[in-house]
Amino acid sequence: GSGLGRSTAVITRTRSKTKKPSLYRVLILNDDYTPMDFVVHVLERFFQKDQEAATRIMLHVHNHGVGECGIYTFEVAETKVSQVMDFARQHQHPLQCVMEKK
Ligand code: TYC
Repeated sequence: GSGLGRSTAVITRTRSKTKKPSLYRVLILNDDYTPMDFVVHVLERFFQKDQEAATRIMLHVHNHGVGECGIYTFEVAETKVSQVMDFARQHQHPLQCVMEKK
């Protein structure tokens, strides 16, 4: 900088790369008790799926044990998981929803 004494000049460098947020996959897990129509409703309500897509995902989870609801940034994924877990608990269903880093 200006004036006497030690230099206070600052060198900044423009980043060539812009940081992309980490993405997380939100998954639902199969169980023996949660009704199929409840899972379809969850997928429509919290993951903006139409009835056809929601039914397809629900049946995939029913047949394979796990399935993808969507891919979101950390905070959005965390919120979806909490909302689904709270909703399932309120209705006394054991439905589990988890997130994993992509
Ligand atoms: N397996 C459940 C049943 O037969 C249906 C189900 C599907 C439950 C998907 C959970 O994530 C799930 N009623």
